[in-house]
Amino acid sequence: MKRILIFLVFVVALAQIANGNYAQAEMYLSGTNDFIGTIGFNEQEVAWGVIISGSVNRLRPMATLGFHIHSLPIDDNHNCSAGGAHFNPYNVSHGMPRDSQRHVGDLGNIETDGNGRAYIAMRDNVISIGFDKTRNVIGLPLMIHNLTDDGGHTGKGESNTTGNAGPRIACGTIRVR
Ligand SMILES: *[C@@H]1O[C@H](CO)[C@@H](O)[C@H](O)[C@H]1NC(C)=O
Ligand SMILES: *[C@@H]1O[C@H](CO)[C@@H](O)[C@H](O)[C@H]1NC(C)=O
Ligand SMILES: *[C@@H]1O[C@H](CO)[C@@H](O)[C@H](O)[C@H]1NC(C)=O
Ligand SMILES: *[C@@H]1O[C@H](CO)[C@@H](O)[C@H](O)[C@H]1NC(C)=O
Ligand SMILES: [Cu+2]
Repeated sequence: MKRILIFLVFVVALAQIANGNYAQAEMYLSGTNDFIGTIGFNEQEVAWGVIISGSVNRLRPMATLGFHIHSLPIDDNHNCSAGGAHFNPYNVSHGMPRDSQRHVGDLGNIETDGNGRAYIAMRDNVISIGFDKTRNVIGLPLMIHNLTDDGGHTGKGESNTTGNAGPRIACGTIRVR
């Protein structure tokens, strides 16, 4: 009996793993084939949100850099400029990840160390990689900017649309894995 129970728990756990969604973005410096790292996306349960993790290097050292999902597909030349505006299916103002109003693609900033490497480990409750159709980011480009996203509330420049995050230095398409 006990053995059967353990077996059942195992099967249920396995089924849940199989039901999860996985994706990844291979990141490149804009307009080049210079690979800088892979960022993974893991969505197991609607309520858990999406776990975003990985690392990228060859960025500006000791910097806080805007990190978003944009709205148009990019091609194999990794021309980040072609990625369109922030992914914003609800047509609202730009914000920080935990603001009540934000673009779906607003993931805030990442921080690089002295060697220009950023380790990413975040959980986001707004994007989806499959469970929600409107907020689905599969096929869209993950973008790293050269400047800090100001969060959308400064009233300066393009704060409420881009966060004044500056040029796009790296990007990669989020693909199902
Ligand atoms: C990159 O994309 C932008 C925006 O679509 C375009 O204006 C530019 O010409 C593209 N650059 C290259 C090198 O294709
Ligand atoms: C988005 O909202 C702005 C006002 O904030 C409006 O001018 C614009 O037409 C809207 N766009 C769409 C596609 O609904
Ligand atoms: C951003 O702010 C400007 C100036 O205050 C305003 O005209 C514009 O409608 C705002 N855009 C959004 C998307 O909220
Ligand atoms: C990125 O920002 C740094 C520091 O502000 C600047 O020196 C550099 O020229 C910028 N690079 C690009 C591609 O904009
Ligand atoms: Cu961006």
